[in-house]
Amino acid sequence: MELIRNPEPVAALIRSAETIALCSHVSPDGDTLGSTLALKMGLESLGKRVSVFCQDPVPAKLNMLPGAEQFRRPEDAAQERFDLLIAVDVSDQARMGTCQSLLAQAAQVAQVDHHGTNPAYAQVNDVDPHAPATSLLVKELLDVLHVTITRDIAICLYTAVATDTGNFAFSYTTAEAFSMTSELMSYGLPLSEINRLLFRQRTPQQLSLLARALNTLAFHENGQITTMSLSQRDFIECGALPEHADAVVNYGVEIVGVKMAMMAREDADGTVKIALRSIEPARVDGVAFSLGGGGHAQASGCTVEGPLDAAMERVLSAMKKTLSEERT
Ligand SMILES: [Mn+2]
Repeated sequence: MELIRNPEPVAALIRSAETIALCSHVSPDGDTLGSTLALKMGLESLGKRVSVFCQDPVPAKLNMLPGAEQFRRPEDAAQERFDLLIAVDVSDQARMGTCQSLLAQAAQVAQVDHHGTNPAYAQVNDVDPHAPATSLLVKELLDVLHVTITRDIAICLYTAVATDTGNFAFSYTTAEAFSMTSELMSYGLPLSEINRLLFRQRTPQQLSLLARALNTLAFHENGQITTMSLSQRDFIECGALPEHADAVVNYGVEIVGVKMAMMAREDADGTVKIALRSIEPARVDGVAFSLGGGGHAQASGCTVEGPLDAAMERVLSAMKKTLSEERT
């Protein structure tokens, strides 16, 4: 099935529904949570009874989203029935996680999404693979329904597009992303405050962890490759969570002259999570793939067996090989 924007049929389902369940994807990010909450508030303003569901808890950083505390677990709604279920930013049914149980509790199922790999799994699919965030489609849907955009809805829609576009820096950022943001400013969007919370504020634990990672920074191949690592001990002594290491690899690739960077994170089960980054035209997807992982050309990852030093050695030799092949 062709993936196209299709707000009208979704709007028609919404108009004829009284009880509506909205579902975010597993390991939720700013787009799925912001888009889901914006839609919830918009539909409630039309008099609908709306519940929001997610398998996993809201990450601490995104607790600032208006309504973030209202997410429910699907197992707590096992006896409930819904006229309509809408999956939001969920690229395939498996990404609903335990929320898949809601499919059997809903009379109709629709989805709003922007992933090109989406198999159009719902009865009604509003999917645009060229949209940089699902929130652009949610905004369009709210406009079709003549919903009045409030400051809280604006915060949710903005958080979604700002996080999915790397704060409007990724190559797939569109003019529409800016035009929606421009309109949201007129509804009182606190731009500077939201950007501070999303992109600049860190916890003390996160900063301690970053300091330790930077201490391990090593250069290879005449400064073209960098490596960093964090052991289980680092996480325990810093009181940090695994996700606090997520953006650390970027420090390694943002150094002048560097073409590839690796950040190795030892997990509690002894396995080592490898994050890889590169600067175009250098690629790291082949390195990740050769070690059982995957991802994009300039951002990929894999999980390898420990111990940490041996794992890093394996990945580094694959990186060196790729770099020498690219040179020839
Ligand atoms: Mn998204």
